[in-house]
Amino acid sequence: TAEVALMGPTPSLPPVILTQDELKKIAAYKAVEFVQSGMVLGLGTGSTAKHAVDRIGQLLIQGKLKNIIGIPTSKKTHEQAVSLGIPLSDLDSHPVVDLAIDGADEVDPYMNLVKGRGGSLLREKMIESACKKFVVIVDESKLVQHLGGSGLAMPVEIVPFCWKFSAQRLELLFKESGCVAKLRTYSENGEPFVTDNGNYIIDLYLKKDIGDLKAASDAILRLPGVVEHGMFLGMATTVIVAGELGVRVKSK
Ligand code: ABF
Repeated sequence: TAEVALMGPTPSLPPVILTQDELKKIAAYKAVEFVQSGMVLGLGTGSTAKHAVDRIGQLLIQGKLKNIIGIPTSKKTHEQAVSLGIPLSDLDSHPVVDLAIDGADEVDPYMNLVKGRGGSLLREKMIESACKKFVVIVDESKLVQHLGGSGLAMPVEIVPFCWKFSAQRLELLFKESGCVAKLRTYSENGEPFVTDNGNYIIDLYLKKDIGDLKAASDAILRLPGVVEHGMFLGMATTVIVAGELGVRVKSK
């Protein structure tokens, strides 16, 4: 991998403290520089990707980008793209995507990702696995040494049928890592969170490193009832990280 620091602090100026949202926007705008007219684009979901989709809409209106076709990774992004006038399609009509830009919840030093805390992991994985280039945009708070080691959720999308059974099987699978599996619910009413695909999400909380990520991924996918999980292994081709010291672009 090659890593390039693109923007450093200016020594003569007092340091400017940027908010997390400003950092997300910087990463998103940098990613949109990879977009060229005529591309089929995977449009990501979440507060970071939202900035990228806004920027694409803006460039289309300004005539600086032309003939873009967007493939949204969630219903929410679909709505946003429609409101911006971005022409849309889907994988059935466009099975090859030139470039996708999306956020992530965790990024490890090998550019493996945890995604899905926003709930859109299945469509994201389908679209991003069909991409020639997948640019991940994050602020530096998302960088981790080991996926799932931050004590935050590792999401798994499952069918609603007998979800407790699936949750137990997932918990057992990672017993050695002190796994606790919880059904994701809406905070307002405690009802199960339902994905865009009508499924549920089980969040895995791990006390210890999950170990071999590929083995963990295979084991999860072997469980009947599981639809997909939020580990995106070896999929990102570029990661753009915005932090107080500037923007870093790391590519495969
Ligand atoms: C999506 O948005 C998800 O895969 C991930 O869960 C989330 C990241 O959200 P944010 O950019 O708001 O931190 O990309």
